[in-house]
Amino acid sequence: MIVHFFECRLELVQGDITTQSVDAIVNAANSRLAGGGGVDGAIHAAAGPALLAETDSRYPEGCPTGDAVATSAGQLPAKHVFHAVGPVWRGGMQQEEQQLRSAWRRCLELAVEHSCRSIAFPAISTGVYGYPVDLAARASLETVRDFLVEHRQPEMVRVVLFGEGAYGAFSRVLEEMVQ
Ligand code: AR6
Repeated sequence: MIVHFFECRLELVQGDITTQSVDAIVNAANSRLAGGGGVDGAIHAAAGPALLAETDSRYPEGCPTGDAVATSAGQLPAKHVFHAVGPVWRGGMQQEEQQLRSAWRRCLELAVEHSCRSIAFPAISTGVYGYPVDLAARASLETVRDFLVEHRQPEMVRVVLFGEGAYGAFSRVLEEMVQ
């Protein structure tokens, strides 16, 4: 599914984020930047050990929830990896939505700071961290829309959904948003 906000393009695709040829890909990391399972494991496996070496040396304190840090991309086709830390879902009253929106916004800011024309996101927090996918879709896609309307960049934002369920949830929310 593709929609435009001014001259910017927002795409939803089903697939694997590690194969995306974009300027930056976003990792759903943990606050220790220690690597892990899910999309984090897949990104580190595809990028090679350089990524962990770089997060260890540049960000020894890790990264707080709701924030993101940038590294190079090792052997991935992208130029940069933005390691974003989404919230663990604890029922919705612990500022999870605010933290999820902040993680997405920080990645979009990093994209602008690094002159990225294109960026690909996974559905941050919707795996191990347990954020309900329909609620995550709304908070995430509204954050992208608001950023693109305000800043008119990056040119292309792609959300790469790993399964049919996540793709369906994100497309339903996006359809509602553009009606
Ligand atoms: N491409 C795109 N999306 C993927 C891929 C992939 N290759 N693999 C999984 N997903 P998760 P979180 C989807 O658990 O919830 C890690 O251990 C997955 O289906 O990767 O933010 C970290 O180290 C789901 O929809 O991230 C943290 O400790 C989405 O990516 C913790 O998990 C996010 O699922 C972060 O948990």
